[in-house]
Amino acid sequence: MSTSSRRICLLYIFLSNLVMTLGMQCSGIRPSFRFDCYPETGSNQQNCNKRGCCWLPSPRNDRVLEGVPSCFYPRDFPSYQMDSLKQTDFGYSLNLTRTTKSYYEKDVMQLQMDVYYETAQRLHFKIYDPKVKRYEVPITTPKVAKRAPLTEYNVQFSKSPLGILVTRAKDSTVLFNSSVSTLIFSDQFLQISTSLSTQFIYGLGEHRGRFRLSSDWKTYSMWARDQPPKVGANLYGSHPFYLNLEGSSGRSHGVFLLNSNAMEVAIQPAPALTYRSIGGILDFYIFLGPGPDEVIQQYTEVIGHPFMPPYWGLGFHLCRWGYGSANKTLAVVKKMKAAGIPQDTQWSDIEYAVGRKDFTFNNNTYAELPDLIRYCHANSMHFIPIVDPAISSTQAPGTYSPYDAGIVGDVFVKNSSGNPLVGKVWPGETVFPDFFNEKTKSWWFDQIKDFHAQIHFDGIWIDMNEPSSFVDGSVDGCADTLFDNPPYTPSILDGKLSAKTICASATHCIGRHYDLHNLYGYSEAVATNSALVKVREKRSFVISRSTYPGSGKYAGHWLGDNYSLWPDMAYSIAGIMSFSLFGIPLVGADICGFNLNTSEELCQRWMQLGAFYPFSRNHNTLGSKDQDPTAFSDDMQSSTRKALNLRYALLPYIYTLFHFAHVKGSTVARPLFFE
Ligand SMILES: *[C@@H]1O[C@H](CO)[C@@H](O)[C@H](O)[C@H]1NC(C)=O
Ligand SMILES: *[C@@H]1O[C@H](CO)[C@@H](O)[C@H](O)[C@H]1NC(C)=O
Ligand SMILES: *[C@@H]1O[C@H](CO)[C@@H](O)[C@H](O)[C@H]1NC(C)=O
Ligand SMILES: *[C@@H]1O[C@H](CO)[C@@H](O)[C@H](O)[C@H]1NC(C)=O
Ligand SMILES: *[C@@H]1O[C@H](CO)[C@@H](O)[C@H](O)[C@H]1NC(C)=O
Ligand SMILES: *[C@@H]1O[C@H](CO)[C@@H](O)[C@H](O)[C@H]1NC(C)=O
Ligand SMILES: CC(=O)N[C@H]1CO[C@H](CO)[C@@H](O)[C@@H]1O
Repeated sequence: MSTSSRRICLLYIFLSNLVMTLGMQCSGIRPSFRFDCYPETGSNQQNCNKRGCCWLPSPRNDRVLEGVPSCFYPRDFPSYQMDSLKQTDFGYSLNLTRTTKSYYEKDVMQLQMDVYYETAQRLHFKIYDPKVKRYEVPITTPKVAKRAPLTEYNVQFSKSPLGILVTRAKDSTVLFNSSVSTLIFSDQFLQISTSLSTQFIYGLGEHRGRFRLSSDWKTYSMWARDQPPKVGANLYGSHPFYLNLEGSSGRSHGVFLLNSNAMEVAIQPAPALTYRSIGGILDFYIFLGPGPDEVIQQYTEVIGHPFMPPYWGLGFHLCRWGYGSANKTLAVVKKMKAAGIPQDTQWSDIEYAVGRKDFTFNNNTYAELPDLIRYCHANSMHFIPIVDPAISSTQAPGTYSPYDAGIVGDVFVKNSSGNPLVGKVWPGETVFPDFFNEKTKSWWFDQIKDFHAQIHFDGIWIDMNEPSSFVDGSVDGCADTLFDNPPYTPSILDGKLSAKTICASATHCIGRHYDLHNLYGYSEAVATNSALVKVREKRSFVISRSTYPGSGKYAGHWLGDNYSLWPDMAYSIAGIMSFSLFGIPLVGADICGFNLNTSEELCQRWMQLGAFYPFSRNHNTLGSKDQDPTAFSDDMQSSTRKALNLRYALLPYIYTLFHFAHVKGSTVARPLFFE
C-alpha cells in the first residue's frame, strides 16, 4: 500500500469510527455508565469495533477518567428479546431469544427465565438453556412451588432488549435493573449487569481489603486459590453474594448469584456491577431485608444456617507449626496453665505426621501425642490436628492404607485420560479425594475413624483444600482442552485456571473440576463434619480454609496464612465481618500473624483484639519465634490474661449469639451499621 492510500485508509477508519461513536448508539453515555465491552487485555479500536462496540479512549493521565473503559457497549447492542411471558404457579416463565450472535463462541440462542416469588422478602430468578441441561451448583436450596401471596418487591420486564427490573414495593428503590447493559449467555461466557442502589456495597469474597467494596472500577474475581491474603487477588474461598445499602431509608437488600464457575464482578461508579462467569447458569436470589441482619437471615435460609459449635470451640485456641515435638507442645500447654492464661484447645500443624502424610503420626518426635491429648482431656481441654485432602501416592503397596483403600474404592479425582490425577502437596506426589462421591465420603469416614482410634482428637482443621497443589495442573500438566484454556479467563492471579491447583479438565463423579473447583473445600467440609459426628457422637468442630456459600453449615474459617504485620491485624476486622455476611460466623485470623516474626507490641494488641474474634486462635509458622502469650513479658501476659478473661466472661453471650445464628441465620460479629 502506498503512503497516500494508507493515509486515506486510516482517515477512513478514523472517520467511520467517529461517525459510529458519535452516532445514536454511543453518544450521551456518561463515563460512569460505560459497560466494558473488552475486559480482556489488549483492548484497541480495531478489536473493539469488531465486537460492534464504541471506542472512545480517555485522554491520557486524566485521573477523573482513570479506569473508565475505552471500549463499551452501545445502547442498541444486539441481545435477547422476550418472546413470550406466561404466568405460572410460582411466578412467571419467559422465553428469550436472540437473533444475532454475540462475539463469544456458542451462544445459547434460546433461553428460559423462570421467576419465582418465593417468599414475601425473597425473589428467585433463573436464566438457563431449556433444551440442553447445563451444570448447576449441587447444593440443596429451598424448593417453592407456589407464588407467595404478598411480596415486598415488584418485578417488571422489558421486551426488547430483555430486561428485568426489581424494585422495593414500598419506595420504588431499584434493587436490580439488568437493562443497564447487555446480557450474554454463551457456553463459556455468561454476562449480566445491574445497577446498584448506592455505592455502599459489601461482600463478594474472598478478598483482602476494606469492608466496603470499591465501586471505582474495581474487579473482584473468584477462583479458590492458595494465596496469602493480598489486596486485589482471588483468595481461598468464593462467595458471589453482596449486601447493598439503599441510602437514607436505612434499608438494605442482598443479591446472591448461585454459580460456582470461575467468575469476576466488576463494579463501576454508576453505581453498577457486571458479573462475568465462564459456566453454569444465571441463578439469582434477591433478599429484601430490610435490616442488614434480616438480609443475612434470608440468605442463610437459602444456603443453610451455620452449625452450632460446641461451647469449648469458643474458648481460646493455640497452635504453631514448629513446636518440634509432642513433648514441647505439652510444655507450652503447661506453661499456659501455670501462667493462668485461659486455653481450651491445643492444635498440631502438619509436623505431627510421618512425612506429612495424612492419618499418620510420627512415632519418634510425636510418640507422646496420645499423652498430650490425654493431658488435654484430663484438664477439660481439647485437641485438633490438621488434615489435608491430598493423599500421598508414592508409598510402597501395603504400607499406607489411606491410598491403597482409596485406589480400591476408586475415590480420587481423575485426569482427562481417566487415571487418578497426580499433583504435589506436602508429602510429595499426591492424589485428590473426590468428596462429591458417596464412596469417597465413606472411605474418608473410615480414615477418620481409624485415626481417631489411635489419637482421640476433638475436631479437624482442613487446610489446602482449594485444592492447593505445588505443580500447576498435575505432574503431567493439563490437556489442551476448552476447560483448561477457556475462551475467556476472569482476572485471576497468573491468568490461568490451573495455577497452584489441579487441571480444570479433571473429573469428579458428578462433573468437571472446571465447574466444581470452587466447591472443593465445601465438599470436604461436608464429608469431614459428618464423619466427625459419627465417630465422636458429639457436635463437630471443623475449620476450613476454602469455603463456598453453605460452608458455614459444616465448618468455620480462618483468614489464612497472613503476616505478622499491623495492616494484617487491621484487615482481619473487615475479613471477619465479610464472613459474617457469607453465613460463616465462626471466623478469625491467626492472632499475632502467621508468617514473619511478630513483635511483643503487635502480639499484645492482637491478643487484645483476637480475644473478641468469634474464632480465637493464635497460630504461627515454622522457623518463626514463639508467639504464644507465655513467650512474652509479664506485662504482655497480664494484658492477655485480662483480655481473654473478659472473653470468657462473655462466653454465655457469644454462645447465645451462635445459637441465634444457628436457628435464625443471624450474625455474631457484625458491623455497627447492623445495629
Ligand atoms: C417457549 O418456547 C417453547 C418452544 O421453544 C415452547 O414450547 C413454550 O411453550 C414456550 N413458552 C412460553 C411461555 O411461551
Ligand atoms: C433501568 O436501566 C435503564 C437503562 O439504563 C434505564 O433507562 C431505566 O430508567 C432504569 N430503570 C429504573 C427504574 O431506574
Ligand atoms: C514407627 O513407625 C514406623 C513407620 O513409620 C514403623 O516402621 C516402626 O515400626 C514404628 N515404631 C514403633 C516403635 O512403633
Ligand atoms: C518426651 O518426654 C518423655 C518423658 O520425659 C521422654 O521419655 C521422651 O523421650 C521424650 N520424647 C522425645 C521425643 O523427646
Ligand atoms: C493421567 O495420569 C496418568 C497416570 O499418572 C498419566 O500417565 C497420564 O499422562 C495423565 N494424563 C494427562 C492428560 O495428564
Ligand atoms: C525469625 O526469628 C528467628 C529466630 O530469631 C530467625 O531465625 C528467623 O530468620 C526470623 N524470621 C524472619 C522471617 O525474619
Ligand atoms: C496487609 C498486608 O501487608 N498484606 C500482605 C500480605 O502478604 C502479601 C504477600 O506477601 C503481601 O503482598 C500483602 O501486602
